[in-house]
Amino acid sequence: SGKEKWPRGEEKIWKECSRHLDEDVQSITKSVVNHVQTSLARQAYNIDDLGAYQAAALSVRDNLLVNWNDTQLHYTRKAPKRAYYLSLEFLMGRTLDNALLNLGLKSQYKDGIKELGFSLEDILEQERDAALGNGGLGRLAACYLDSSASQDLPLWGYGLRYKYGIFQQLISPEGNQLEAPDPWLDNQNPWELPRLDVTYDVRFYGHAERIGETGRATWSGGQEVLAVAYDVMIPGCGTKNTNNLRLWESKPKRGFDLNSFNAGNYEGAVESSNSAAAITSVLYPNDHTTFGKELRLKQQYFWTAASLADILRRFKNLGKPISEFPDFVAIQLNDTHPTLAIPELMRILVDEEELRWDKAWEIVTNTFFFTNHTVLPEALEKWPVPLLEHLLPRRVPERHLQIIYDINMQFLQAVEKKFPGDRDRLARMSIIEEGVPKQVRMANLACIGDRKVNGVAELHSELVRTTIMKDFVEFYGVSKFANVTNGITPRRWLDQCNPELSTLISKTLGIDKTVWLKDLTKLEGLLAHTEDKKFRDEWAAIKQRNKERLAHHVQTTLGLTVNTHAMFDVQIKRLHEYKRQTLNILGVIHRYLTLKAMTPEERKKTNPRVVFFAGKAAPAYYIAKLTIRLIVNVARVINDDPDTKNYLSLYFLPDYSVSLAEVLIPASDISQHISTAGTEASGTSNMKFCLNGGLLLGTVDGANIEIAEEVGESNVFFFGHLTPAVEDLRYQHLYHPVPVEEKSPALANVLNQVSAGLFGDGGVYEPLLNTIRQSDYYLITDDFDSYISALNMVDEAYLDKDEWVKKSIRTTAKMGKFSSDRAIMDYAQEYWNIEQTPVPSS
Ligand code: F58
Repeated sequence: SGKEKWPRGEEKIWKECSRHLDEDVQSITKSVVNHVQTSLARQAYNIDDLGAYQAAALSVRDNLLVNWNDTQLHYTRKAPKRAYYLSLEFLMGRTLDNALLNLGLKSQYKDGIKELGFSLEDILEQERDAALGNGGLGRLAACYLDSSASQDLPLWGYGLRYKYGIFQQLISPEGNQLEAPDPWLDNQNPWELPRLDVTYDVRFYGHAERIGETGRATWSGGQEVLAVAYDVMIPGCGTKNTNNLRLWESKPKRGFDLNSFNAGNYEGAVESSNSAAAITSVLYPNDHTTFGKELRLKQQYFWTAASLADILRRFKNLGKPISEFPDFVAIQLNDTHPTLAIPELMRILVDEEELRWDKAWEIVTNTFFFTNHTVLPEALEKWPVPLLEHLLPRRVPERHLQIIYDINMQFLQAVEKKFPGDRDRLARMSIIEEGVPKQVRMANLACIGDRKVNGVAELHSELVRTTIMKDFVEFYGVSKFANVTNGITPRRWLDQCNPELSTLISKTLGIDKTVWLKDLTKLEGLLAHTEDKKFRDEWAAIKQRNKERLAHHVQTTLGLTVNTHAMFDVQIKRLHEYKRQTLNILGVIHRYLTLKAMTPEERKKTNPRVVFFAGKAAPAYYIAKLTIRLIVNVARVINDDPDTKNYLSLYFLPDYSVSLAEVLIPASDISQHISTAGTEASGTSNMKFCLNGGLLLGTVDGANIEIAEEVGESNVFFFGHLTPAVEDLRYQHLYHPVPVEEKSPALANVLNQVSAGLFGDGGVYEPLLNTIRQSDYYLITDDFDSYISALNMVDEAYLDKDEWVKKSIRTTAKMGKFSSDRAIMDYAQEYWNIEQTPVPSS
């Protein structure tokens, strides 16, 4: 009731009873057993690994909660400017190990769990990945959350709580990818806090009517959906700060339709509640294509409307005038997916706050920042105007589409003023693309409504400025278009996935790990030890044990034995033509044919190699799926060939995930990042491999370039044509095609062997091979020979083991720049203007 008063009771008693971190082994075991008995309602001394995992997770969660509450209270009291990271994807992976490391409690839990008769390693394996993302974009968001907490930044993430994450990948006996659902929430999820009291109404469809001459409108009909908040705690490393990731779940506003129910129409009664729940039921598994599906647009509006309402409510609690909104709020749009936040904030400011258009626009354009992650044209989002018209509430006169039209009109007037009579320019820059149907270009809207646009690596940002945003650079000036090179969190991608290397590094640098984990440039100190033989031997021994750990994983999951004395060569990422897994597999076939043609004595002089692939293909991406099939079938043939199997073998590891990456990356000697120049915006796994002392074989693309700048070109293996050549080569393919036989006889031979059925029914692969023989948009034929020579150079370099280990150490030592802490601090200082707000330790 309104008369209730709090706080109640005596502060002293509350303070005395309040919970503190469990830091000693005894209180840890107690708390785990307590959770077995109470939260899990199980008999103590009678649980399996899964039960032990759940109890341990709940006990760690208690610790996180204390920090999380203190952090949120501290932010509320201090009221600093806050940043919000809006992303449709957060590819978090597992939480328990990461939480233990960030809290600094891993060794205590290890001991406590052991006392209870379990092994921490085993129970960690019980956790399912939170796989709410497709690939790099979603994983980047997860790394940024970790860095924001570790750097004490007042930042929250906002996303969707999909019931099903990225599909599970199965491989059929023929080698085809099959998809199965990922019901990751089937076991209860200890890492989320349902906030059933934090809800917002979101309306779709419906009609609006003016209220007399007021200019406002009432709106009725349509579908009302409830957004319910689930909070995920994000612990920082070596700090109390624990940030928040708020994920929205959709629920029907009113259980079911009582009229239909009473009329005996039970299916009809629950129809609308099912369609409400459908909004957050599944993550779209497409990477780099847009489909214009209504449900996807619904997801985007549902999520941006709920997030903005929540941000606005928090701002209003400060009691500041609305004009100060951008002094307290910065919102980062992760790609164009949340762009509807721009017209939505305009709607709130104009319609509900009753601000004048210009004033509202000034607030909007000082609040939002936009990151672009690709220049591939097929990935740029466009939404058909009729779909938007149909879906969004028609509030007259400020409904979203009207707002978009108004934004566009004002913008085009300004363009016309600056470039009079340039109609082509107006057509290119318009938010609306003419055609049937008309489409809304989300990147144009995001650019116009934002304060800054950034790309994710130097080359990519330059391509943004000179290609997709060229007209906008000419209009706004270049300073609106910046670069923030991506980064990765060294907590997960070194300390967690490679604990032995982490220990060796701390020992060698003579500093506590939290120091270098939070200032990664400290790794440079390793350079002074490259000439120390003992150190190099330890370094190499750790790599060897990581290779054995991977081999063990392959043995237990696939039943296959891996030769751990061979060089481990890894390419793991989404399957896509631009990433050129095809180039890699054709290179493997070439190597196989070359080995077959050798005498046994000659073979013995070669460098044995094991090639690993992993990655998912979008379910409707036929060519990518065919590439998987080819890899699987090539593996079958060559792994079984007694002539060559000691020198070359190949594995496709199914169901790639964050957790699988954590086993693969530390085990790699060389990894491949071989996209056609100018197509991979940044890449982030390249950074992860190098941080773990794996060398890089790649094209001059994305962040490969900056990695080479840091570690020195002599420590990376580059090949292939450069970005400026790509357009000309494509032109040549179209107008002056040269047959593959002439361009690369070696490649022609490989293609012919595949067609001839060396790896099973050759006909099956024709559509894939034809993409190369015909237009070859991704320049496989142009880069093949240079790729093969690069592979040979890798072999040669590997023969000198000592020198290889030195390269490996130098590579790790120079990776400081690629910490996501550097990237997030760059955003915080140069864009959002937010400050570090550490929570005092008691
Ligand atoms: C990736 N994009 C880039 N998109 O391809 C990669 O170069 C970059 O390192 C990374 O972002 C982080 O900046 C990417 O992963 C997606 O997965 C989208 C999912 C939704 C549909 C469009 C693609």
